[in-house]
Amino acid sequence: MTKIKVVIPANNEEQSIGLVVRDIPKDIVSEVVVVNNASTDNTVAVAREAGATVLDEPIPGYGRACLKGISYLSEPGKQPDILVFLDGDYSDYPEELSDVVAPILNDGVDMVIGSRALGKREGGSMTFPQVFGNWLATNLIRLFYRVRFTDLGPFRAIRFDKLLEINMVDKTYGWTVEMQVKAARHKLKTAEVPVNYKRRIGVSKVSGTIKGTFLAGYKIIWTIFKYL
Ligand SMILES: Nc1nc2c(ncn2[C@@H]2O[C@H](COP(=O)(O)OP(=O)(O)OP(=O)(O)O)[C@@H](O)[C@H]2O)c(=O)[nH]1
Ligand SMILES: [Mg+2]
Repeated sequence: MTKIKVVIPANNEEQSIGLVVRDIPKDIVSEVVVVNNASTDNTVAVAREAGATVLDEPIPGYGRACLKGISYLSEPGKQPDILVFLDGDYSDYPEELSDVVAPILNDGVDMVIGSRALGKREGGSMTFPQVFGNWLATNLIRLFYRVRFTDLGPFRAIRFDKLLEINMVDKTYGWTVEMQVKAARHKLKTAEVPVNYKRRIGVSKVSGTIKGTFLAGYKIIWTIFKYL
């Protein structure tokens, strides 16, 4: 059977992380790895209670947390066939994981982006700068890399061997876009599936803050040009 594992970066998500882990379809997922990223709340205990493997990454950074998960899963015997990324704030619907991995399982695709632009979004779940930023970034990628995406969403799946091949390095907000432009450069076969999106539980760290919005926007555009 195809081995599927999940990595969830989590920074102070005690209210939501248990729900996220609980809703992941356990019949197809063999390990859920929560990377606790500099939390000062009960994220670790709640994630553990929900049955996740919990790693600790004390330095903040979305990409850094994801890299920690990858390096743990690179250990002998731990490698999955497919790795799924998901946020810890319960904005995504973890039960849609089966839809997100389906193109890899059935159609020989290497990487799947769960697109919130193609799915249903609850009012207020994404800010205007976020919607606009994703539109701009995906259009720049289409223009310069000739690959069509509609979102830089956090819910995504990739074959683990391809993930290691593209050699991810971004330690912060450029993580999602780096994966997409590198997938284009390495000519991975990519696809999108619609995913739904709801308002997060708990406190926003990126798009709900002015600092996060600017830093993320800047880093995303910079990353698109960096790999040209
Ligand atoms: N911003 C940020 N998020 C982190 C970090 N480490 C882990 N995360 C997790 O990354 C996910 C995304 O962060 P969010 O605050 O939800 O960012 P967002 O989805 O752009 O914005 P909102 O959901 O509106 O807050 C959450 O699961 C965070 O807990 C970090 O250092 N910075
Ligand atoms: Mg969020």
